[in-house]
Amino acid sequence: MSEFEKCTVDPAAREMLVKAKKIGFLTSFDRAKAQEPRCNFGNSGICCRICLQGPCRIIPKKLGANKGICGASDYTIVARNTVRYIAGGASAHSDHGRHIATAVLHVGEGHAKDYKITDSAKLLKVAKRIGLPTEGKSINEVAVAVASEALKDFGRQDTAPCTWVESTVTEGRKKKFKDTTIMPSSINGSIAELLHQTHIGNDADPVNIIFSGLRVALGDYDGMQLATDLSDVLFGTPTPTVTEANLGVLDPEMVNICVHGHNPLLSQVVVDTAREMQEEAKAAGAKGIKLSGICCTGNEVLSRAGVAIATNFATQELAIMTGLVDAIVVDVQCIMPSLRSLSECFHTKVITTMPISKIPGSYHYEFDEENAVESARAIIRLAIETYKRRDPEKIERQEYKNKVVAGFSLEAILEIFASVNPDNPISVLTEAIKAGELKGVALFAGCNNLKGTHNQNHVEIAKKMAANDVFMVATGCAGQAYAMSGLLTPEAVEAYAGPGLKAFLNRISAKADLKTALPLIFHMGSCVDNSRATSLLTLMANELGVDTPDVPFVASAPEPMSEKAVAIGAWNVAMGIPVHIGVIAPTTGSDLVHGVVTQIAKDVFGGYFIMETDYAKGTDKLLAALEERSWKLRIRS
Ligand code: XCC
Repeated sequence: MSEFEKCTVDPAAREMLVKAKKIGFLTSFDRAKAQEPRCNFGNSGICCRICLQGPCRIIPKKLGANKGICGASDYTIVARNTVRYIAGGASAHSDHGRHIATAVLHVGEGHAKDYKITDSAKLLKVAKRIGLPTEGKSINEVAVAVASEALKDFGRQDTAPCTWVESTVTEGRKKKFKDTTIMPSSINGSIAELLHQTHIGNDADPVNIIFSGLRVALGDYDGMQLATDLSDVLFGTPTPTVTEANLGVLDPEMVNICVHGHNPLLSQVVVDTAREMQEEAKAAGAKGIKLSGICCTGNEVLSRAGVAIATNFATQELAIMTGLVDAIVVDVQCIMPSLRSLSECFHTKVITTMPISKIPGSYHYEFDEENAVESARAIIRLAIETYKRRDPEKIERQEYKNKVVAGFSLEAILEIFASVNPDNPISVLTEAIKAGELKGVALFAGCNNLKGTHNQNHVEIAKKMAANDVFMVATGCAGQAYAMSGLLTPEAVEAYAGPGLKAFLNRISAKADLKTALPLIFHMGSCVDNSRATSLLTLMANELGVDTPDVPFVASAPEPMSEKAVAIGAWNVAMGIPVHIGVIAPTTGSDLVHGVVTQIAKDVFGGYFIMETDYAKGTDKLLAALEERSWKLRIRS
């Protein structure tokens, strides 16, 4: 196996790594190697850096060193470190949600003139779901009311539950969250309280700390649900769309602009504005403007506007390495600072746009919500100018790209199921499970993690689940891994689906009025759109007449990396879902905490973490979890 085959299963990325080596640029893959061997204290979660006396590293068998200076035990330290990841993730997701909610409020109030309420039907549906009156009110009035309600979830001072949790989960989960005291009242309040709770000299009880971590994780869920709802309201609810993915989408004859990050507030406007500026690109000698996406802002504009995917998290540098990217426009989260130093070797402009996410040496064009189109125009003009300075000597065109069928919001999935059963669309899925045609549902989410081979876990686990008749949905960089590898296609159904899954998808494809047959995996959007997958789970539970822990539904983050992935994993566990992660989390330093998250959690919530780096073994464990649940379901019915 060549050195690059060990790095990634993606053929385009392998070729670009050869080029990186040739020009002497150290990529994320080189830097990951340079970090080995990892510190065992950090790796197992027993390095405490919470106060300035530290770091305290726990050495279990050394008297005195078996506790921190303050006397904190391994279990306290591991629990604190774990939940602080969740706090970081929840802050990121919910701040994104708050940004979107504020934009909806401003639209409703009559400013933010470059935005509009695109999906008023969804706005009315959300208003109804959260119990707001709509009769006799204008769309703008409803928008103000819904956005104000969303913003209340961030700072409520009483004990009422967060609205977007309360209004989207099963009755059983509501009771469970209240009984275990993890129902959040305020996203920001629960995060602040958790940081206080885990301050030096505060809570030493690992179970109490973990429960507070779960409360924050549900705050993360709340922020994601409202971010999805309100993004749909602003920009439209995704419908099936056909596009392409991988570095071959970068077109030598076009001005190439990559949008990267998470927040659609700018990227969607860049996409819309670029469509009106094709003539300016032509005047500069290009055939037009080609947009492509990286990470979740890419998933947002893929889902709503059919924008191509360039690549996913671990390989973001390699897009620039093609010499074809004229501008890479970033907003927030998952943006490698190394993009800027790499861009020095090429003509590419890295353009940061958010006040909380700047990279020294890059271009900062602060995004102005009040003048969003003007902001987008300035950015696109800079890209067109930069295109003129492209160096033909440095171009390495990539041929690799795959067709992609994406855009599966829950609404879109239900509409497709309705072609088989218009009265009760969700039963199309649950009946197939009850009949044994499908083994259940798997959600694939999360990032790339260079502790393993890029995209390998994503792809191999999904292929094996497909062969075992599992209906699959995906979000985030997992969804992009499938897009890059050709798994979001009808051809992949023929190649990889087992007989049950194939029959199920083909039966629906034949009935549904779609431009193309259904793909092997349904791409549901960005990471905040994991909310869509949970709404699918909730519908399934209600249809089956059980609570979520009894639904044959599993989740996997085959290559998780970010704090956000920890938060998502944690609330999926609280929802009652077996959650596989393809890395060993830093919880092994405390048998107690590791046991709580991998076993005891099941007794309390029905969900638990499965930590397994080997993709074949990980798949077997997920299949066993599905098998157990669908067997119980069949016995019950
Ligand atoms: Fe980031 Fe969402 Fe992870 Fe990808 S999947 S590396 S968080 S972009 Ni969310």
